[in-house]
Amino acid sequence: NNFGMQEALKALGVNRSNQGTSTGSKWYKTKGAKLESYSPADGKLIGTVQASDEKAYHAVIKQASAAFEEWRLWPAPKRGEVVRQIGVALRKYKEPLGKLVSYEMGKSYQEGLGEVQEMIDICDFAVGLSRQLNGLTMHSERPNHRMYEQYHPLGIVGIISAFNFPVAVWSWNTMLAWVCGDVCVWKPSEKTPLCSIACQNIINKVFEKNNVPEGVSCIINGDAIVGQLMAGDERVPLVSATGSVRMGKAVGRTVGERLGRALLELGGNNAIIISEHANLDIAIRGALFGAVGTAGQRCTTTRRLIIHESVYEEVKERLKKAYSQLSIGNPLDANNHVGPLIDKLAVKAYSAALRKVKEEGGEILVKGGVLNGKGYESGCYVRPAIAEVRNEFEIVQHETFAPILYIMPYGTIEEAIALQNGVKQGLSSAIMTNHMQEMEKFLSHAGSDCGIANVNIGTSGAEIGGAFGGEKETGGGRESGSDAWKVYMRRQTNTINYGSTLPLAQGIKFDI
Ligand code: UN1
Repeated sequence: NNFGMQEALKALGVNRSNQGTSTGSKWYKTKGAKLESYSPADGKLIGTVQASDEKAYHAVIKQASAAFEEWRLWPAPKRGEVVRQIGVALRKYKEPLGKLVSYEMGKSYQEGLGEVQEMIDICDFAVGLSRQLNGLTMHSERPNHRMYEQYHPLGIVGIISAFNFPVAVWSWNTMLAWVCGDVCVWKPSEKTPLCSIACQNIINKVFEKNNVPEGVSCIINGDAIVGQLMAGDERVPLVSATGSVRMGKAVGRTVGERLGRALLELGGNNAIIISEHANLDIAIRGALFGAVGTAGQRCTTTRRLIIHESVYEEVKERLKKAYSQLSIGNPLDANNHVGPLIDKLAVKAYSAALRKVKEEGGEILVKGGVLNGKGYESGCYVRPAIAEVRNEFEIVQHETFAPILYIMPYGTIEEAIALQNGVKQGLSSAIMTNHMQEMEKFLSHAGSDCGIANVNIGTSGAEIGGAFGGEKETGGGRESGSDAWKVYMRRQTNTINYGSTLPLAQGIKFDI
């Protein structure tokens, strides 16, 4: 029965039909549309989720606001202790949740498990962070004065997430937000609503045991309209949105209109530079996983290879050989490397992009194509493709969420960096080289303009310990590790006078 899927759904409390709006233990009946979740793996209906409506949305925000009043008063390490327990629960549910991610979204089971591992990792990170929400202290210019800064809880954090990481992106936001004292309202992708039900069920058990106030973890399933409600809502000081540039611009505009805070994590157009000084075994392996992993549906997916002309032919041959060995099929079957795209719309976009490549004069090196026949009944399986292109092609400038790899040669390292930077997006980048000078150049201020720049590893698979996000059209937001937590708090500078006179700053005299 499809690799134990029924048992997994049962363990996660996911039913055939589910309510999609919740403030914790309470689930709301709504008049919203029924979201149907079909698996791209086999085309079968997994279950339905009742979307939110405006009435339920407002009820959720009201409950979340009330919860914040209480939750913000919990000592941060106590909130951290709750997050620690979530990490324990996620370890327990790692297999069923990884399976559901794989079945509902289509990534390989291994990657589904990897995604849950990222959730566990961010829990661990957040637990430590709960004792390190540190501000600085400064020396005042005035005698008998002290200055310091504090980070206070912010309020409701709205989270809009994409289908490709249906559970991890939510956890990067929530686990930090929760230790920071915020409450969260999650609008999951309408393409993967069941994953959100599973997460909410896991959280609820932990929250109930710890008497966490109702409203600290909320979900509002629905389409873009629900996201826009949140973007325009002054009661939501921070909206963290992951997805397309088009969506990010709409959210950013609406949040900006009310001078709210937006954390945007949008598209990438990530390249690997393969230098003549590269270890080609590493380069090919990194490029292969980067380009075909998750069927090319990561925002960090390798979309372009910029290859030194002296190794261009060799890399081409080795890529061709590697691509011919890929097995494409049911993501729950560990023998397959590549699963399906998320839906038929994505397949259409994939086919259209390949047509466009040819129209613009590109050469197809590894022919793609839509697969049909036994095992491919869902109509969502495609062959990873490679095309030789020029960087300025319109289609190359554009992020197509599918396994299409564009390759191009370069002569000098300066040229390679210019090509790498010559797109509107700025998420992830990499160079494969053992040459110290070109590596340092790539990482210098005259090098990669991306939020992530790697050496001798690919563009995808970032660890949660670093800040994750990118520049330019990628949106500028940072999630996950390092000091990304600061965006989830409001900052306050405090000056205290412990003397018995009132000296003014800047030496101003104001005597009466
Ligand atoms: C995304 O595709 O939205 O670096 C995020 C990676 C993952 C995150 C991808 N850790 O590939």
